[in-house]
Amino acid sequence: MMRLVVVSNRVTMPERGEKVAAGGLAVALRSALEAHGGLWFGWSGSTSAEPSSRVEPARVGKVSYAIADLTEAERQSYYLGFSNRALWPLMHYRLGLTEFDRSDYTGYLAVNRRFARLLLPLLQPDDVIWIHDYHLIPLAAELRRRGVTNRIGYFHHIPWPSAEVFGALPFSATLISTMTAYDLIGMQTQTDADNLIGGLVALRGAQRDGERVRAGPRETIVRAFPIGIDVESFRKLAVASVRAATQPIRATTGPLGGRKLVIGVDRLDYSKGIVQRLEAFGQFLRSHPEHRGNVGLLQIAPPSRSDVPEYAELDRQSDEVAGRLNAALGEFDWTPIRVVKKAYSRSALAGFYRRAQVGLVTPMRDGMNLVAKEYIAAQNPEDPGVLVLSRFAGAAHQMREALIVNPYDTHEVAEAIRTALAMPQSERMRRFERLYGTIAASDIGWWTSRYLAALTGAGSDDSLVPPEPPRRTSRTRRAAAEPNATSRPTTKKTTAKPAKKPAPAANDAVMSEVRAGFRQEDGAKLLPNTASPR
Ligand code: ADQ
Repeated sequence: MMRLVVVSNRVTMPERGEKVAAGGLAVALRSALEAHGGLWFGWSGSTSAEPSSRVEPARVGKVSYAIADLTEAERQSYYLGFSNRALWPLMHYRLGLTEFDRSDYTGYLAVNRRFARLLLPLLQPDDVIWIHDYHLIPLAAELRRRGVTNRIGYFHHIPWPSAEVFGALPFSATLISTMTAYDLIGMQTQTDADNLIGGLVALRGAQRDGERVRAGPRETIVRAFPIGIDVESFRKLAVASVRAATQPIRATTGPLGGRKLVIGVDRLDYSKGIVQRLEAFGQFLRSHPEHRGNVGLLQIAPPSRSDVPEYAELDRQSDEVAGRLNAALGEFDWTPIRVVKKAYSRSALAGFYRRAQVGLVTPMRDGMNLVAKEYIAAQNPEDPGVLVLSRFAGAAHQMREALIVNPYDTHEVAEAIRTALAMPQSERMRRFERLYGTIAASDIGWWTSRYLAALTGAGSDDSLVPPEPPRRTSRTRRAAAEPNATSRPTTKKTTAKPAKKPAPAANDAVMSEVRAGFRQEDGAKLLPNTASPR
């Protein structure tokens, strides 16, 4: 039987017997690995004086974990340097912030080479290898150079810019060439897929035939696989969190009294448009003074990558802007903006989302943006909040019923906040139902199955497609075939039955289940076993 090998920059090994927190990519990958047994390889997140020369896999359940330390010099060049000061800004269209340093690039290539060397002895002939994200672009080429002929796939979690922008990176033609070592490349949107193919044609002279590109012996398929969340688990978490009124929720809702809440949740990263969002909220209060005192913005933004100077600067800037706006617009008994720089549990986040009338998700550029999906998953279907979403988030390609805005236009975002706060309940429900239908039909289980079906090449009994999650009923599977989802699963095991009804009816099916679920849970005491096994 084939075995799945996942490679990602960071790997967190679960403690033996530890229950993994609900939701998220790590959980989805882990369940795909557990379905067939597999290996997860990557950086431990730690540094040590000597580079690891071999790694010994440790088994937890059906999954083996093989993790390597980096040296401090490697962390600086591979991770902080080339990955996060060159590739991250470049891929987010921020050429002005892109810092290219040859020694960082050399370090990036060297770590990818070392990962290939460490992984090689752990591979078996039938393994299917799935590599994740921009830190590891050249890894497949390094494995091929060492004779690996297995199927190798890659998923790119962040945007891929046009050839004009990507071409500004020194050695861009060499780096993009290494992409042709993959059999399947997954992108968040069709735009990203077209940009990568365009880059391969322009910078490498590749031949294109639809989604297939060839620049050497191998044909590579480049396709959009929009990533999703575990919608059902997140919805349940939100219901439970609000009902249990956990401490952080009480603390937020208490001082707010009857005030309305606008929420932003992001890693503190310049791609997320946090400073611009604070300015837009200030603009909203200036243009619509009748809202002063009635509404507050809660921005949750835990610092990330603080060793990179641009992130330290953003940290300072967000404090400065929030302070200035609060001083100019606040009252003795009302603070318009609260910026909280800490990570919360999934459950507390879900509760905040459900409590907020407006979800403000306005990145300047984002591969997908899972916060947009989490906000919708957490809403009360009878009284949902409104999502304001940047047109530059991958999520905007799917979530068309959000209020779509240009985050560079402070006035437009300010007006969208006003529109969202004034939106009648019937329209909020109509938009929510369609959005929920979309994210439920393309959730994280759907994403994993669909990618692995494409990578393993169809539904032979030996394929790596994980079994259908038990919670999915025939009705939700029918809904999975609705047209908002970019495309359909292709193998025997995952093929959705053709929709008997048009899309809105498919959404209705999902929604009636959602409502039934809410009635059941809202009415019942939240004892651990009351959740129905739907
Ligand atoms: P990120 O840039 O990290 O991911 P995003 O998709 O929004 O962005 O995911 C962030 C996750 O972190 C969400 O699940 C969110 O709930 C969580 N989070 C944020 N702030 C938190 C806090 N204070 N406490 C607890 N949790 C918090 C990258 C790409 C995205 C792409 C994802 C997945 O940049 O575009 O959607 O990968 O492919």
